[in-house]
Amino acid sequence: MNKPPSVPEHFDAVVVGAGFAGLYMLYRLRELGLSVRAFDSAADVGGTWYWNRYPGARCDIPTTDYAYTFDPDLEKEWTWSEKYATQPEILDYLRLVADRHSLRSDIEFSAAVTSARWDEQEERWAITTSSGQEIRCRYYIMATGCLSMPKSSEIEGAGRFGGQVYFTSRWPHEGADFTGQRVAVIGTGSSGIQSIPLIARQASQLTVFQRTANFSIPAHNGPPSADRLKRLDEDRDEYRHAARWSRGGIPTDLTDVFGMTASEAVRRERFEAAWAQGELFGILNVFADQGFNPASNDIVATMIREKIRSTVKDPGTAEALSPKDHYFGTKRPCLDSGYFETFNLPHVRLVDLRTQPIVSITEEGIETADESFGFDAIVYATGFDAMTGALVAADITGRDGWSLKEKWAAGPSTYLGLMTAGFPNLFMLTAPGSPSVLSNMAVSIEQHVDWVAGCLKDMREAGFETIEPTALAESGWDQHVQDCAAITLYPTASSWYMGANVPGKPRVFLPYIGGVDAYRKACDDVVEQDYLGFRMTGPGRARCHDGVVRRMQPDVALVLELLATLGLPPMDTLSAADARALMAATAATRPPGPEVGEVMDGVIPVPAGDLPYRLYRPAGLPEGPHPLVVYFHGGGWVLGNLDSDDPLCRDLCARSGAVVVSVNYRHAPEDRYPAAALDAFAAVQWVDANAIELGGIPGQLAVAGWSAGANIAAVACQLARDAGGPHISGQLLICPVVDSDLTRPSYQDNGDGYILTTALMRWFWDHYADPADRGDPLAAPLRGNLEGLPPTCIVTADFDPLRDEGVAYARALEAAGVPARLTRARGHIHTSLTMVDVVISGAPVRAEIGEALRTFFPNAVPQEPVS
Ligand code: N01
Repeated sequence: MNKPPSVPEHFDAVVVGAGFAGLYMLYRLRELGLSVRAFDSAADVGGTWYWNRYPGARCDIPTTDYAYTFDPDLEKEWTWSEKYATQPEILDYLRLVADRHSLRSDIEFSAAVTSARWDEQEERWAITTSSGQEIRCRYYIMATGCLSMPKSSEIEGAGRFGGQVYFTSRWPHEGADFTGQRVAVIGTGSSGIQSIPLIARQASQLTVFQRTANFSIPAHNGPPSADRLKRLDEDRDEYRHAARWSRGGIPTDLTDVFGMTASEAVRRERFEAAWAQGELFGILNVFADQGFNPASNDIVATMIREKIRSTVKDPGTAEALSPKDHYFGTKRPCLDSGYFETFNLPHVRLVDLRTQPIVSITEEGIETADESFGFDAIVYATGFDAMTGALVAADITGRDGWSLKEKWAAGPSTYLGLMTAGFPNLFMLTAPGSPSVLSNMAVSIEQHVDWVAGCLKDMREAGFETIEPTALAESGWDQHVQDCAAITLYPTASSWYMGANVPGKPRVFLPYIGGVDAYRKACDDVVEQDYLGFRMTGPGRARCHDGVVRRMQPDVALVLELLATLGLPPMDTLSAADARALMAATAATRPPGPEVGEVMDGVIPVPAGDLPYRLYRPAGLPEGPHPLVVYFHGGGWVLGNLDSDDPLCRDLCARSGAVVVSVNYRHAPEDRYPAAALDAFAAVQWVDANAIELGGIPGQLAVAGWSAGANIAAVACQLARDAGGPHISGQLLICPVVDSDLTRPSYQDNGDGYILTTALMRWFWDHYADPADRGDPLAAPLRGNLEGLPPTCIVTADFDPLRDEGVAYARALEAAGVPARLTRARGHIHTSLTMVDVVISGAPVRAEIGEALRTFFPNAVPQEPVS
């Protein structure tokens, strides 16, 4: 007999998960007057803190900050007993929250959602649960956590062991007694590092199987930090506000000390202070550049390794415990209580799986390449299928029968880490693309939940019932998430942040590393711009303001923010002399650029007088001769000199393997149009004539320039063609001025706020050329004859007023039969590429430029490019 179809229950919203995120989401949805049902496969609230009951489990964010802030009375009533609370205490806290707000009545425990399918007709989610319930809801909210899906054990023979088996992530409620037992722990991440000292207290023998040595610092646990308590007592609201607008979700004074430039004494002092403090965000903030500069990172890493060596008595064990295969911070660092000291105990042994890998788990224990071990118990502390695991496993089917698993097969894609296109009304809290695991989860969770609740309220008030991100907005956010990661060292590590711990998982940097503050601002900006990038629909209405919320490279945005704080006068309000002085002052404080083989200064005798030049010779073998590149600096024909573009010239030399001859030329207003252009041509002629003396290969000569320097480089090419020589192999024009028309769309889009402004460009032109001359090809090469010019590489930047004229020049060259390569500096401004080692995201573009220069000289001896 067929079972009668069950009648679906209807709710406004279904929430999956009753941990930190799920509980607060439920609270906020109820507050909005929505009907809600929450599910959790656990028997009670707690999420992470319900399951991870292993000995030593505690939070590693100070408890003063690891708490809800939505309930002011709760904040006053609850006091944490320790700086880092234990799992039972945190679970008690979450139980109290559930009780205070009577949340349990809307939660079904020991029940899992087994599938969710978007019903296109009804515009509702159709949900089934493990107990066979059918539910329809408008909003489906995944509060399933980032580290909730244990990684399955891929170790050969894992099911064969005859003794006790434990997973730190699924610890038995009754606990485990290891007294007198021979115990193995596999894994040395946070769970292993927290549990190993406590397991060692009971076990008669403890063997720790380590695949990757991990960085860990002492937690110095004790009473909550007096300093943080004092700040909370003085002004709780201010403290919480500072947390919400901080980088990591904890008020932290970000340092401006750079590891590379700090003295040895300052380095040591800052490191020891962070070590003594025992906070993750402290040790990650010893130097401002440790997250992206390998050498600076190594200073911190070396000092941690010294600490390990001074703690662990056996030198071989100390060496094996010292991490050397990843930069500090790029895998989640740990806080420990006596971890390294544990290896001094006579009954504790470390097995380094790098030297003797596990071959198999056996009935009796573990067999490695070198030894057989017998055990009574094996503890797996092997981690999670992080961030995507629980979401992908949840059997979610969106529009057109497309599952989340299919959509994310090559890696997750989200808008703001909150939603994903094709899955209307599906919200994910702390999903990939959100700061989540890189931040204080409590702060991030409250922000996510508040944003979702605010969104549902706004939708209701505007008469909308569905919301979904657009493909454009989502791909823009994905790109931004990857751009943020790419300027750091994080993607270099085989970490769970990269999905590298799960065999076969796509390697994509999962969380948003731009910061809690930057993320909150992006979410707020989306709302302010009428839910930019979201499509909303309701009865008889639809709304979509499509777009990308963050298109600028993150480090460029930081530079602009920093400049704004300096309050410098706009250059176009200064005299030429003052503008030159300002430019020289800023140039004096920047990094020097890469090393090259040789740098020497000289002068070029030209009819108008001597032109100073600086020659950069590539390092390494073969010693030469090399192709030659004559380079002209930028500065609107008014500013700049041999120093101003020095780091860029070094970079071009190192990447291209060419001798770069940077030539200074006469400047306006002292020497107006066409002095600079004529000097450029004269310099090219001289370098060509003196190629051998300069260490160049005769006939292998390119010209290059940035901004106004690219203007005179382009003019020099036209003059050389007209004069029948010298032969020029190629021209590289970086963000060139090629026309005097200041009305192109890129002037409208980017004429203000990105360093080179329309006003400044006008100031440059006014200094350089009379209006009557500005259309002449010697001033505006775009208006000249382009036939017969050498192969060209043009670089344009998205946020440059000159962008469109660069594009126009490339198109016009192509139309004239000249091979033209257009390189787009995505998310960059006019000055980005000159900011070597400051705007790190410019490096890949400069790598392309170096490659383009090499293609101008196909017969040159190849050299190792700088990465
Ligand atoms: O997991 P992990 P975790 N054979 O992935 C090893 C949070 N957390 O549960 O590095 C042998 O970090 C693996 O080796 P490798 C925190 O965010 C917080 O410890 O992949 N070894 C690694 O050593 C943390 O980062 C707290 O080479 C294998 C270990 O197992 C995250 O949760 C406490 C292996 C797994 O480390 C995850 O921590 C606990 C194999 N086949 C956790 N597979 C707090 O303090 C894996 N490993 C709040």
